[in-house]
Amino acid sequence: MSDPGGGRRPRWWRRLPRRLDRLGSGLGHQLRARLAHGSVDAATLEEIFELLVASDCGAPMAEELVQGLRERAERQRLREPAELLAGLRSEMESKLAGRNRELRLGGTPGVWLVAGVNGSGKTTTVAKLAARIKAQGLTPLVAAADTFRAAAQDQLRRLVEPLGVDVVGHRPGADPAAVVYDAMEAARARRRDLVLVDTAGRLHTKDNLMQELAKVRRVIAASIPDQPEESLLVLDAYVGANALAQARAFSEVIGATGVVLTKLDGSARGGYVFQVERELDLPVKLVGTGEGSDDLDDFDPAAYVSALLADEAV
Ligand SMILES: Nc1nc2c(ncn2[C@@H]2O[C@H](COP(=O)(O)OP(=O)(O)OP(=O)(O)O)[C@@H](O)[C@H]2O)c(=O)[nH]1
Ligand SMILES: [Mg+2]
Repeated sequence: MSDPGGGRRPRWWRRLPRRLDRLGSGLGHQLRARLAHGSVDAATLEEIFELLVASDCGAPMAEELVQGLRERAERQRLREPAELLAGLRSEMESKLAGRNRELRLGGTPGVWLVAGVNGSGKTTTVAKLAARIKAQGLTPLVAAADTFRAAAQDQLRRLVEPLGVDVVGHRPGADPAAVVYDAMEAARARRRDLVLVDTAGRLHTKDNLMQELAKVRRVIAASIPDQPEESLLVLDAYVGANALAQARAFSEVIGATGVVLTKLDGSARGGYVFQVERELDLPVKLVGTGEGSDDLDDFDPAAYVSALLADEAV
């Protein structure tokens, strides 16, 4: 699937700058104020570093950005505030460049596994993906592999059945891997294009639960030769840096191919995407910006940087 976003300009693109600027450190406006005197002396660079850290880029990334800006300013003799800001924008864009953010779908059926810690937004994301796949004229089927709580399957059914999407589920307490196996069989029999697997939230420290997830992955791998096309790690943008150690453990177990960053609408941490990509070495593929079924968009680096810098053009 070459263009999962359908090429439309996402709504969040317009919403984001205001939100980031209101909820975050007001990075764009503060940067403009710091750069207003048109020099990048050590004190200014230090202030910019602190602003980037405050917006949750993470210290190592903030350091790289500031370093890059300093070198660029020297090399290109940047003086005007607008030029310096453009320089920083280029640095930011280069950090996000070169990652494949495409959602892969090719199997018959394809399968996307969705995993993450408790409450990160997995079930909501599965429902949003089901709506989106459906809108593209494809046929999703959802595997209710969160068998941990009875309410989990009910929540999923409530969200996706009105869309006309089938859910395959077992009774509470059943083996999630068995649910996935059955869902794959059902998808084949019913000629569905894609199986979306909702999994239970779990702590990365619970070894037995992580083993359960690994088993789900093995069932998928055995069922289709090419592994799950996507193993999406759902991260709550609101949780910030604390979540990254957990995320690393998940990433390994599920063989993550990308990140869905949810709740970006409520996050005060505008720069988090930089930190996530640097620390996990994974592309942020999708962003969740609300609870509604269409509040999910492809991550667009240029729009994101514009939002972060509160560009007037956005
Ligand atoms: N504002 C906002 N809320 C979101 C977003 N994504 C999910 N939520 C909300 O976050 C809460 C948890 O979402 P779920 O999808 O149930 O999370 P989960 O990861 O499936 O939770 P568990 O299965 O219990 O681990 C719900 O109230 C969702 O509506 C988002 O992008 N923005
Ligand atoms: Mg859930």
